[in-house]
Amino acid sequence: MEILQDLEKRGLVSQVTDYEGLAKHLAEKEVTLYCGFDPTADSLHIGHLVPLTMLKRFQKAGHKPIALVGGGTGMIGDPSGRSTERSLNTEDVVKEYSEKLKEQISRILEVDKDENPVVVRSNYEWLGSMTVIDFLRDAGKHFSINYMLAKESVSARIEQGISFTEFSYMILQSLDFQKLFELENCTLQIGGSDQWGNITAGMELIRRGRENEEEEIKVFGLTVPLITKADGTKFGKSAGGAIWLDAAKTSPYEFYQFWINTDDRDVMKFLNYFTFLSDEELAALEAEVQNHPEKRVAQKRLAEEMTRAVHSQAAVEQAQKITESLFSGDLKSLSADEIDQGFKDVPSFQMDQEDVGLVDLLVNANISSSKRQAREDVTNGAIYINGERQQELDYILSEEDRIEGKFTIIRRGKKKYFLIRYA
Ligand code: 485
Repeated sequence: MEILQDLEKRGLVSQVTDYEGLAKHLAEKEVTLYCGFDPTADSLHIGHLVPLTMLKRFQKAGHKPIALVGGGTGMIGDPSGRSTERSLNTEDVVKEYSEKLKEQISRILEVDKDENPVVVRSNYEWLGSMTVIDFLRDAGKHFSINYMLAKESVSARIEQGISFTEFSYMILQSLDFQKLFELENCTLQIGGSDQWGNITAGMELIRRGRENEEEEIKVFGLTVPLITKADGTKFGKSAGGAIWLDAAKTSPYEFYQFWINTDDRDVMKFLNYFTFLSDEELAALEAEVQNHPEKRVAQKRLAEEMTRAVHSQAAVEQAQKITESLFSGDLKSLSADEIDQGFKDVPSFQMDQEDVGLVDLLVNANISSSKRQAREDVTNGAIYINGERQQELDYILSEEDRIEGKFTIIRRGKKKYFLIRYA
């Protein structure tokens, strides 16, 4: 199927500058396209996944995608979609973040493994060495203030105020499109719907720069929709904040759980947006959602696909193992690392590596409300140490109860978990 039709069918197209023209352009030749990612943090988050996988979709369809990291633009700050001015990061921080994003993008797009990989580069290459005189003469002259003020990213900020720095951002992003057009014959820029103004500004700059040229050129812009959820809450946030693509910031287990918890009303949309499953597989999963929603087959598949794509097959298996152990209460087989991931949200209590009586521990760690309550809990059989019931009132917790010397898991009643961490 034509790539554009496929994207449309998946609900991935928000706006296109010239749909028919682009469809024709993509049918005629191998098209170089790009999407930019600014290094505003040390990791991308799941909000970046749709445009990121879009690059892969174009690559699979035989086109040439470029992932552009904003080593230069990240020094300035895009006002698009933001109501307040950003605080500037230092040059060192932006450099460090850029490197991290480059690595992350390369890993997720499997740049080394692919024969014709997605190219990853940074706009610092050209923006870093541009002089202010060149900027004002060569780029600035093509932008009227009126045009810039009319852009949503600027007009939305007139009340609040906007610095000249952020006001100028669209020119930098425009320079990127122009540069990639010149260097790589890049004729399509994609991004989220908040990027429409910047993308069209770039197209305008490319046209202006070629006013005296004979040959007519075609450049295009395409945006992907903002992801919405059926319950109206913001996509991509958990109780703990953003869902990051870096395993050190959001553990693979937490990442897996995020997708598992997808609402039945959203799951097909997300499978379409984020995965590469075929029409047949999607139809089969849709039937499952209809006929056996309680089995959550579609959610499990989504969680597997996403955890594998962003982390690894091993991470999928580990997340499943943790999920299974927590569900069954059988914690014996979990490693300290798995416990760390699986019990991130349970109350925890820090202790020295000393032997301690069970009743004292229950009181000190606020698991039982008093000594009397603690004794009752133990004799009633409500207390489990690392998944095993303990009914001895004078039980002493020792070395053996510390998993890899780091944790003891206490359960009170059916499913109240507490984590003891050892210093
Ligand atoms: O030449 C470019 C230089 C930088 C950028 C794009 C082209 C980055 C862009 N200005 C931006 O801020 N993008 C956001 C980011 O980096 O986090 C998000 C967008 C989102 C989607 C995503 O990047 O808010 O809609 O485009 C990839």
